[in-house]
Amino acid sequence: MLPSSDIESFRGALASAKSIVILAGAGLSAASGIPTYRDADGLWRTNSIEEVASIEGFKNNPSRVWQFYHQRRELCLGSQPNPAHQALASLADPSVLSRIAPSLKDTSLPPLLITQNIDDLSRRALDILPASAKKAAEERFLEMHGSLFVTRCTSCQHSQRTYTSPLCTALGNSEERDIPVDQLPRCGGETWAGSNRYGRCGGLLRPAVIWFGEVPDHMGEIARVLNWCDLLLVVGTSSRVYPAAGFASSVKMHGGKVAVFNLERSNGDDDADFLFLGPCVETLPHVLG
Ligand code: BJW
Ligand code: ZN
Repeated sequence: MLPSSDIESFRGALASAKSIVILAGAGLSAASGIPTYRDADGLWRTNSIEEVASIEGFKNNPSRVWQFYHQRRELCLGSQPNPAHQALASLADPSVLSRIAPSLKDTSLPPLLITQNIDDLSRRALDILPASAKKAAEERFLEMHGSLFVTRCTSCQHSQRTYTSPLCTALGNSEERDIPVDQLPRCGGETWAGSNRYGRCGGLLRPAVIWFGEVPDHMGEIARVLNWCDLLLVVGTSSRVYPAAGFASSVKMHGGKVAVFNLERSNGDDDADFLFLGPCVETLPHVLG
């Protein structure tokens, strides 16, 4: 059976759902001016994944990789969440949730929002919520491919969220092409320096994002929640990258429903129950009402 685009039927599924999960991809942030990965103007059309988004690429040329991520941090810091991010954030408002999804086990527990995006925009969209709802929503927000705004030390593994930009002087100098490794972002964490004392670690930092071959974050919690999910919203992802690409079929496998929101047809959407084609900045606010 072809997926339905009937808004009333979808609202019926929302109204009877006991557990809702949202999976977001790069299309969610397209209207904020953040490029996707695989579309015509996507990042992977002009950048080699091996060079800029793999552990081998980072080891070969950390300067090139840091410059790539520095530019993307700058773009995101200058961008704003769009109405699609806000429509998802509003689902964490108990008054909205109890109106559109009254069968949820607990309407003070917002739907789990799993994002593959590293741009921080879904987190920033939570600012529209009252303080108590924002706190609850933050606890139900998982960045499975990491964040542009978290660094991790390659030596001591200390990780830190930071919005400072540039992260080091050399990255702020656009003339600089090949930054010496000792001038790239370094760890400020404390580490055991022997002889009963601690010193500054100073190890090379990397962006705490998930490259191919690395295990995405929060997989235990995601697997547990997907097990119970009876309605999964899949927003703006090509569903080509695993494990996220398999979430819809695991929900279908135990009888849950899947609703896809995408600009165009995407991988596996034949098996979805609902399909809303178009820019999600329009479809999400409209369909969620
Ligand atoms: C709009 C829109 C608008 C546009 N409105 N929509 C063979 C078979 C199966 C698996 C594998 C395999 N070979 C290798 C693997 C594993 C590999 C993988 O999946 N490879 C595939 C390419 C085949 N996966 C991994 O390595 C992952 N790790 C892993 O599997 O570990 C093992 C393990 C897992 C679980 C438990 C235990 C062990 C890691 C994957 C890491 C992905 N990393 C990246 C980079 C992050 C850092 C960075 O950004 O630099 O993550 S790659 C990139 O793709 C990024 C994204 O999060 C991810 C998904 O992309 P997304 O969001 O779908 O974007 P696009 O561009 O692809 O699609 C955009 C969509 O939006 C399109 O559909 C548009 O139509 C739509 N759109 N505008 C609505 N306005
Ligand atoms: Zn360190």
